[in-house]
Amino acid sequence: SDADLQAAFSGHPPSSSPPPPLPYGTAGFRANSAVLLHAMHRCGIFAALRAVKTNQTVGAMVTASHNVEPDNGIKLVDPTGGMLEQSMEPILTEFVNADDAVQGLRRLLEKIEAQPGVANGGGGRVVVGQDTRQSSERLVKAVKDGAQLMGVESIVDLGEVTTPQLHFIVQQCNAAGAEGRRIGESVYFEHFGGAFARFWSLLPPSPSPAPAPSSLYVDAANGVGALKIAPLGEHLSATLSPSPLSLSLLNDGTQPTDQLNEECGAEYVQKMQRLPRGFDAAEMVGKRCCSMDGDADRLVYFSPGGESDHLILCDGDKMAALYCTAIQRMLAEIDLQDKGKGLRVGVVQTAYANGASTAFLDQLPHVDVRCVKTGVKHLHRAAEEYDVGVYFEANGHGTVLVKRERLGEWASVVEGRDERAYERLVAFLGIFNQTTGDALADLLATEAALKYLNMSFADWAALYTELPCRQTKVALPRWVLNRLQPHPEHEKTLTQPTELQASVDTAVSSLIAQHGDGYSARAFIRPSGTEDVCRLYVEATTAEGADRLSDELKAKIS
Ligand code: NG1
Ligand code: ZN
Repeated sequence: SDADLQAAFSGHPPSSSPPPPLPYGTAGFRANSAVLLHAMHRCGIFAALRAVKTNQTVGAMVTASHNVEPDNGIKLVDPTGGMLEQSMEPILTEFVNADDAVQGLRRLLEKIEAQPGVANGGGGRVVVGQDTRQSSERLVKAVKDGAQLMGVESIVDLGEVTTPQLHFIVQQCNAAGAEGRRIGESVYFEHFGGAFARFWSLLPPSPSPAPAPSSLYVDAANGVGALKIAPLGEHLSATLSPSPLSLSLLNDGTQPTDQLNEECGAEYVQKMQRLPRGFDAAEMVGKRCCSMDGDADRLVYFSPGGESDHLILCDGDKMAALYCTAIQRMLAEIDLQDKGKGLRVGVVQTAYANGASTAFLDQLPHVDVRCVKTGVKHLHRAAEEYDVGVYFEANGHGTVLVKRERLGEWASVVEGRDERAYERLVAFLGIFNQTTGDALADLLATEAALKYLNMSFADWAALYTELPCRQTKVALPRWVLNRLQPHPEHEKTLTQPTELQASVDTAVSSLIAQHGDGYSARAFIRPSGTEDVCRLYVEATTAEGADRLSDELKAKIS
């Protein structure tokens, strides 16, 4: 009844009246945890309705990723294991922000009823996960309370899991033959650990005695990824006995001074280009290290350079370069003539990819290189168009998508193909999470690729040398930002205001003209989708040129 609903909503009231509006951005709802209680409750309701309607499993992940500890957020996972379908975003947003919750719910029910292609299933399951934030437990309780209201068949609380673990588990729950299978993270470790072990066993045998395990130092950003390194290691040891990888965990969140994402984690390392806390420059010089973010859906590699904070970074762009190199080599091994020509292999980047990475990928044979709008959903969708689609944001979010049937069709017509080489490629591609970027899966894939290519960290870093680049942001009010219209496909230019774009073009051309032949420069402006800032990206052949262009353009925007 309305009275019961009213009571349920009053149990999860907005923090203030009226509450600050919450947009569902590329990262779901995200804000200071103090204003999120009612949003969590309503997301639980929404997730349950979607689960009931589709008679499938839907996921809800409580996390604010790389944000500061006092923030939190929620991302919903669709039955496919992917992000919430775009057409549902405004419907959910309207409900979460409705002044009158009961009325909002009525409108929501009407809209869900009107959705095409959804049956009145009546079953459905909501699977909930959370990161390690202090506020997460209370917010998860609100999600479950909401889901309970809508008569969903079951609610499974996975506790502390990474975002990609939740995506994967939802996908597995809805896969054919999933009935009766236990729902938990063991299926995740078995899948990814198993794929890695299979790949490793297909490499040429190591000389005996077996080499010492290869050491990797993992910065877990004091987040949820820290809890998953030991089980992953155990799984590898059990299947490969002994494990070829030795994973050393740092920033695991167990020390009293450890703060989530504070001076550590993938976002900090990539944006600040500084060593995370706890990594000693002198002691660890030349060692292979990596950083995850707070919910372990991003990963970057680095190696301390010796002096103070200096490091050599292998970011998302370089991971894409490594994976493409490995995949190319594997394809060529299967069929020397075709080298993968018969397959559609593509790599998807954003305008923030360093120009040197794009040039490197461009010269790989039979690899299509595309640039799409910022935001993981755009990259994921574009990568789905290929038989093998690699995608990465420079910040370390990415994966490799594969159409298994197409791969099989291609290989089946190769005469006298190398069976073992084919199995190796299939095993390698099996290491990637098909639903979202995944720090743990990407860690395994990176270690596998380096081993296969017989590359050291230094070899990998030297695949290409980044062009000097500068990223700046200028705070501007939303109404001003709304006037900036980036190119709808690639965001490398502004279609409006034309005068601003013309002044960018002029500044870039004059820098190039000053230096003459062989000098390159590029700059673009776009409004951020997650903050009230305008972002400026500049790159040039020389650091001095990049600085000058950046200063000049910054002055034009401010
Ligand atoms: P915006 O704020 O729209 O530039 C940022 C990141 C994206 C992505 C989203 C979602 C940069 C330049 N942009 O988008 O890559 O991670 O946040 O969290 O890093
Ligand atoms: Zn994240």
